Amino acid sequence: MTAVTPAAQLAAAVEVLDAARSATVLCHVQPDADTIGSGLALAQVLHRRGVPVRVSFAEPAELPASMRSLPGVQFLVPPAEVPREVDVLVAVDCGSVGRLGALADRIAGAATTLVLDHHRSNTRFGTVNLVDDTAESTTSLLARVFDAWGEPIDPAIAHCLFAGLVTDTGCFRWAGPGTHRLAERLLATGIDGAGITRTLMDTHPFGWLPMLSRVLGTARLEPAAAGGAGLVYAFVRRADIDGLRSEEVESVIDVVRTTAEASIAAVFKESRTTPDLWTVSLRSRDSGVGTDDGVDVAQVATRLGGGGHRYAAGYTSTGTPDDLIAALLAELA
Ligand SMILES: [Mn+2]
Repeated sequence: MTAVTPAAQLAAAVEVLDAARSATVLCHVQPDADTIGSGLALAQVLHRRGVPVRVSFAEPAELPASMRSLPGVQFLVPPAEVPREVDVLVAVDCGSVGRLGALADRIAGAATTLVLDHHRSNTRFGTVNLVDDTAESTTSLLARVFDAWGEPIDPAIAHCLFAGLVTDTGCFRWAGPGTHRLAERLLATGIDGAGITRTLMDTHPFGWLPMLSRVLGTARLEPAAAGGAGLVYAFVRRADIDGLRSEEVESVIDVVRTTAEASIAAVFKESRTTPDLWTVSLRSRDSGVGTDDGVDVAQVATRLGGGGHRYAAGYTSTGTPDDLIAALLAELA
């Protein structure tokens, strides 16, 4: 395939959306606020233009509780209600077909598939792909699309875009040039940025505290891993998360990754339904002496069957905790 310039990608994406007679927007499995925020923002714009639109994700059955106050949730439908044949299918924040889970088969029945994403490992599985791994969130890519399309960002759409921006930048820790400018523009629509952030990132049930205590008790440090870069890891077992939400499970990596002695962090999260099936979160960081010298965990995750970003990635694996840690250490060696 010939190289496509970013401007041409953007124009092609707008052309697909502008011509859509109906649209189906698919978010990734185990959705986060970036994929849902992107899906619901796009749905609101299409709906405003009179285009019938639905948004879905394959699993779990319920939208995570922290995202239920996002504007546009009325456009969400269960996966069974996504028809086999659709006009325009848009995948948001999905690095590969596999991220669509059981809905991946809908691509075959789509007249056009548009991929909007910012994952470094994106496989460009669409008819048209707008992929920019320098975008801090897929919602910030959506803001660019709306601008090029001439579609204004109203407060409800701004709320959804901000949700993806604040979560994917870790509350603006990983902000780049332009990130705060976009945040300022979204906040200027009148949305409650502090409230959105608190709901999405800073609210957990009391059971989160004893869970953290148990899980952090399993943490181990391997200073020699990855040629001395160091690995810190912890296991979240099924029994640890009874009655807790995905929001509590996903928070663990943010504590583990702060360990000074390791530039790579991993959290192994056991499936609630299938013993010995684990999803793994990987994080990496620069040493602080140079720049961009951290381990590229997107590459590590891709070799283990997953994908992601340079500093944040993940994969799924089966086995005992010993098997999992041995496989990861071997990949890092
Ligand atoms: Mn994202």
